[in-house]
Amino acid sequence: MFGVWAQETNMKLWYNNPAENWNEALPIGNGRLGAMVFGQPEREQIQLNEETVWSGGPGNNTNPDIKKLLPQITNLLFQNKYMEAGTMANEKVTSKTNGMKYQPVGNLWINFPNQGEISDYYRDLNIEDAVSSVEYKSDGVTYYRKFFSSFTDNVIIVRLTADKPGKISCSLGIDCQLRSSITIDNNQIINLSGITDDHEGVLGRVRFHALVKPVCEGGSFSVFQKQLIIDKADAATIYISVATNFNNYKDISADAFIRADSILKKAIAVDYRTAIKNHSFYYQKYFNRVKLDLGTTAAAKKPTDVRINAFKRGNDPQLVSLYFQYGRYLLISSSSYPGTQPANLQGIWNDKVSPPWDSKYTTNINLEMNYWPVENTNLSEMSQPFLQMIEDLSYSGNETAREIYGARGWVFHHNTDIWRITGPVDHACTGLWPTGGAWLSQQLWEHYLYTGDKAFLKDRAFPVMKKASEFFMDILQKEPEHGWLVVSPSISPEHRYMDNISTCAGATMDNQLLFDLFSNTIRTAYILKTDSSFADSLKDIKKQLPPMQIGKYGQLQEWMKDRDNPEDHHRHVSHLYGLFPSNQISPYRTPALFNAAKQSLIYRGDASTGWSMGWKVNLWARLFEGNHAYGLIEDQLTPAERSDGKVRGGIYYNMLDACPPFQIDGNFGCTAGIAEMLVQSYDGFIFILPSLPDRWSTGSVKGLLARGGFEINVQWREGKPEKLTIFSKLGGNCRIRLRTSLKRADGTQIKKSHGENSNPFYQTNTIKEPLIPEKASVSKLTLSKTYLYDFSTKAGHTYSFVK
Ligand code: FUC
Repeated sequence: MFGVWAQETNMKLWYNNPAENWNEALPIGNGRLGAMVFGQPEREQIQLNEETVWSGGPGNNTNPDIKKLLPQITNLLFQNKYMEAGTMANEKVTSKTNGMKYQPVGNLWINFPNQGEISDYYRDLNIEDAVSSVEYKSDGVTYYRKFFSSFTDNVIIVRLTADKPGKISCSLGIDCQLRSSITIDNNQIINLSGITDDHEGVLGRVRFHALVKPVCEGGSFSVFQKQLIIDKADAATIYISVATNFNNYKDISADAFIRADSILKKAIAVDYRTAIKNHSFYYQKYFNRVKLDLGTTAAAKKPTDVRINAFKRGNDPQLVSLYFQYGRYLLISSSSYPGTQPANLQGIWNDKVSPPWDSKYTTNINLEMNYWPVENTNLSEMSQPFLQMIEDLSYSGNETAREIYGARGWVFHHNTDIWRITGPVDHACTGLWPTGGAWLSQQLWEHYLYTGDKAFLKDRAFPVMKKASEFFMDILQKEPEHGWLVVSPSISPEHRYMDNISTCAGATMDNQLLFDLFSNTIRTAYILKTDSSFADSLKDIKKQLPPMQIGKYGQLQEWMKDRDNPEDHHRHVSHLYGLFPSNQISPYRTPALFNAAKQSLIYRGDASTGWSMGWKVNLWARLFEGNHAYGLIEDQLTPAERSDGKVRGGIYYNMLDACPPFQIDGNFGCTAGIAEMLVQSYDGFIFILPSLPDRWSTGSVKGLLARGGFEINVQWREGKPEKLTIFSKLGGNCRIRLRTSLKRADGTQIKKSHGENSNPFYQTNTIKEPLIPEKASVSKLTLSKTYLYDFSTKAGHTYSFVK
C-alpha cells in the first residue's frame, strides 16, 4: 500500500432499506439548498430546505433597559453576594426577543403507484461525488433514482430512470407546514408560495417560492388537481428551484418568484449529463484535497447501519475515515458559496417549524465548532459565510455595545440568527455572556495563519478585532481581591457553581478569550505596522487579566475562585478552551497547566452530548493521548438510540450527530479532532502524528493543512512516519516535530533556517513575550523523545523526507 498516497474506497453511506424516519434520510446540499432524501420505493419524500427561510424579519433585539442592571450585578458579585447577583440577572436581564427560527420549505412527494413486490433494494449517498442514489427491482424492472443539490446550477435535481423503456409512472405533489399556497403554473410547474412564521411578536417576512418542474423523456404528462402526473415515460428529470426575498440581514426586498424562476430556466437549459458532471466536478475540487486511509477491514463491506451497530465491538477503521470525510462533505454542502449563510445548528437540514434551539447559531461552542475543520481539512473557502457573519455582527453588535454597556466597539452574546441579533437571549444563566464576539474574532486570525492573506487581515480582520478589543477595554472591571481586570457580569458557559449560580466575574474562559483576542490584535497591529499606541494599551491591559490557576484538586480552575467539583460531568468544558481550540496551554511551555487541564478533563469524564465528545477528541489529541481520543470517537460513533430505549449522545444511522437531538456540531468537532490526532500546528512547530491510537498503526493522510500554509502528506507504519512530504504554500520557516528521525528524500542535509521569517505562523514568534506567564514550571509530565527540524521553504515547493 505504500506505493501510493492514501487510497479511499467505499466513500459511501449505503443501506439495504429505505429511511423510516428523518434521522435515517440522507442529506444533500449545495450550501444554500438542502434536502433530506428518504428513498421510499412507493412514496419518495424529499424534505426541502433553503437556508434563508427564517421566521421574523430584520432587526436586533437590544433592550436598553438592562443597562442600569449590569453595574448593580457586578457590585453584588464584588461583595460576594453571588446568590443575589444570580437572582437579579436571571429575573431581570431580558432582550426584546430570543431570536428567530430556521424553518423548512416543505416536502416534495413522488408517488409511484402499483409498484408490486420490491426486491434488491439499495440506497446510498456517495460523498466522493455528492450524489445520492436509490435502486430496486419490481416486476422484473430495475428502477434508479439520483438526487443532488447542484453546486453549479443552484437547483435540486432528481433523475428517475429504469432499465426498460416506458416504466416511469408517478405523480408529484408538494406540501408545506407554513402559511402557503400551491398552484400549477402553465400546466407544467408546481409553484409553492410561502411566508415564514411570526415569532415572539415579530412578523414573519421571508417570502419564498419553490418551483418543481419535471422534464420527461417519452410518455405523457398531465395535471390532476395540484399534482403533476407522469405516465409511462422512459426517464424524467425533476428540477426543484427555491428562492426567497432575502438579500442580506437588513434587506429582504428581492422578488422570490423572479429569482426562483430565473434559476429554474437556466438550470433546465443544461442537459442532465452535463449538469451532474459539472456538479460533481465543482464539489471534487474541494473534497479531493484530502485523502485519509486508516486501513480497511472486511467490516467495510457491510451496510452503514450494520457497521455503526458493530463499530464499538469490532474492527472497522474505515468507518472513521468515512465519518471524517463525511464531516468535510457536510461542510462543503452547508457552507459553500460566498454570500450564503454559515452552517447553523443543523447545517441547513431541518424539517421542523420549531426546531430544537430554533436551529439558530449558538456561539458558546456550537458555531465555532462547526468551523474547526474548515482550515486544517483544507476547505478554507467554506469559511467565507462564517467570516462574513462575524463582520456583520461587528456592526449589529455595535448598537448593543452602546445601548447596553455604554461601550465602544461591538458585543455579541451566546446566540444569533439570520438577522444578526446580538443581545443576551434565553436566561442570564446562558445568555448573559458578553464574550461571544471575542471567540468569533479568533476565526479571523486563524484564517490569516493558514492563508497568509494580508489583504484580508488588513481590510476585514483587523477592523473587527480592533473594535472587539475596544469593547473590552471599555467594560473590564477591576475586581477587589487581586486587582485583576475581569469581564463582569458573565458566566462560564451554561455552567453553575456553589450549587446553582451561574452569574460570575472573571470566568477562566473569558480570560482566555480576551488573552487571545488581545494577543491577536496586538500581533496584527505589529504585522500591519499600524495602531502601535493602541496595541501598547492592549498589552498593558492584557498583563492585568487573571492568570490561569490550578485548584485544590490539581485541576485547571473553571472560575476565578477555586470552586470546581471533581464529581461534575457537565458537558461544557469551557475553561479547556485554553488547551483547544486555543494554544495557550502547551506541554512544552506550560507543563503545569497542561497537567491541570488533563486533570480537569479526567474529572469531567467522556460520555456526553455529541458536540461535547467531539470537543474531547480534540482535547485528548492535544494531550497526546491517542488511545483516549480514539475511545471518544468510539463513543461518538455509537448509535444514539440505545437498547434501553433512551437516546443519548452519538450518531444516527445517517451518520449525523446526535446531541441528541440532531446537531451538526458533533460531526464537525469530531472531524477536526481526527485531523488534530494526525497533525497539530501551534507553539511554533508542526507536530506530525502527535496522537496516533494503537488502532491506526498503519495508514496515510494527504492534504491536511498546518498553520503557516503547509500541506502535509504522511504515510506511517507501526505508528512511525515512513514518508513525509510538505508543500509550502507561503514559504518561510517550517519547523516540524516527530517521534522518529527522518532524512531528506534526496539525500541532502536538512538545512537549519536562519534569520527573519516571512511565514505568518512563525512571524508571530518575533514578538518576544511569553504567551502565558506560568508561575509553576515544575512538570511531572514525561514526554517521549521527539525530533525537531527547522528548515527554510520557498512558496510553491515540496519538501520530501523518508525514514
Ligand atoms: C448549548 C449546549 C446544548 C446545545 C445548545 C444548542 O446550549 O449546552 O447542549 O448544544 O447549545
